[in-house]
Amino acid sequence: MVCFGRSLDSPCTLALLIGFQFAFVLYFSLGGFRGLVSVLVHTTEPEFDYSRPHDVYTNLSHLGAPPPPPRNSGTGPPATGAPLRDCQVPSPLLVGPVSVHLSSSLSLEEIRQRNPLVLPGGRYRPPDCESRHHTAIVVPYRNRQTHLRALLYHLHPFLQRQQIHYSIYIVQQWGNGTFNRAKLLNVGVREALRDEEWSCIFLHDVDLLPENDHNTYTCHKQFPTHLSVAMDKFRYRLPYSQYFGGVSAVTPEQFMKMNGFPNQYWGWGGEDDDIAARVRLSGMKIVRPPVAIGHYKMIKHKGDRGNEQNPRRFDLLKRTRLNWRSDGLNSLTYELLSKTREPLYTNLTVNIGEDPRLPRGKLPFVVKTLIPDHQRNTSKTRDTTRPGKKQQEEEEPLATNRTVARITPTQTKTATQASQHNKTGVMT
Ligand code: UD2
Ligand code: MN
Repeated sequence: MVCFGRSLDSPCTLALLIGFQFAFVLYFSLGGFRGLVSVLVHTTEPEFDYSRPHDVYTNLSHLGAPPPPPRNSGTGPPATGAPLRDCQVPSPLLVGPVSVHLSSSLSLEEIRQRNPLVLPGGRYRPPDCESRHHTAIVVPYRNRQTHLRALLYHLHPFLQRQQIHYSIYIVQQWGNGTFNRAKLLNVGVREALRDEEWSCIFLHDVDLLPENDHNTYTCHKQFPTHLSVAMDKFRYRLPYSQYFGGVSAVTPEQFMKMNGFPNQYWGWGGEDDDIAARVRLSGMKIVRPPVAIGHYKMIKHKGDRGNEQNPRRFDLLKRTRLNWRSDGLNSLTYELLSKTREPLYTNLTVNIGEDPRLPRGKLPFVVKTLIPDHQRNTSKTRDTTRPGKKQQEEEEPLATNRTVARITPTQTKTATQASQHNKTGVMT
């Protein structure tokens, strides 16, 4: 260094001091102040006091007015009345950490009563401002009713405080074949986008409950987002850098770019890493909220019958680079058995076929199909599996369109067979 060892009053030192002063002014004027403070006090992240969480229904009582007049189903302005002002960003209703109940003693009907502004299908729009965010929450699902109740109890007020226009889709795998999370997600995205021009799609495990409402359920414009970065299960740390499991989000464009998700992962594991690899292979990267915000609690559970570890997952992962362009959204086949607007969610019951490698003659086990509260004690059910029915249903008034598909073994059909019949709802 040229000035090393010179006395303080030397011209070189003076020049250095002036230089430092100039650099400081520049640094502060460029917004480096916060960075400097965070280095000095060792806070690179926002801080939240998770020991004093708010009730998840906080700040919603003033929205408890009667439901707004009907609005058009699209993402545009309301059909009637004066246009609403845009919602503020960030939402003034946010409170930060919220308490989480890992089980809900309330029935679905009681949860509905606590969320009077949620419309059939689990849809919501802020009543007093026009939301900038249009988010579909897609949940892969089978036989987890207590988890679903806990999720609905928690997520509805959580999202309403974020002033998001949203809808919750439960994509229920029909039958007792091996579970396929990623394929159900593909179906959910496809079907949700038939309903509305969602600008953001969340892929959400049924057993994960967000703990901080600053973790907004919106998308990054350019890149897929991973939101469950800090789970109690992993001691509130990211388990590994490419981790993409739990809760993540994509825009429709990002989803197309990566050819959706893989269809070939039957059983537990690997599909989330495959999705993370697709993000990279399609020229994108994963973005995340700060660890201090991305807190989640996972409802403890055992492994599910029909979702045993997938022994092929390591082999499949080795071939993602070769397969991602041909296996995904462009090769998706399924049969939509029913689509119903329940009070707190839209239910999609879907036949996604069976693992082609599964040995024949496996003993079946009983899978509980979601039956809404109001239908539990009544025998009135409708078979929505016959061709031509779906079209008719979608044109019926949806608030009363609560049906449940009763499937008999004779109706069993692989998705491939179904696609040969070219039924409505089958993607080929
Ligand atoms: C991890 C990941 C999950 C996924 C999975 C491997 C976390 C927090 N989550 O979850 O995203 O990558 O590993 O496949 O790391 N499900 C049902 N019924 C079933 C089976 C699964 O509804 O019978 C759904 C449900 O939404 C559940 C999700 O699939 O949350 C993931 O299955 P899991 O909870 O059994 O797997 P887990 O907790 O190891
Ligand atoms: Mn889980």
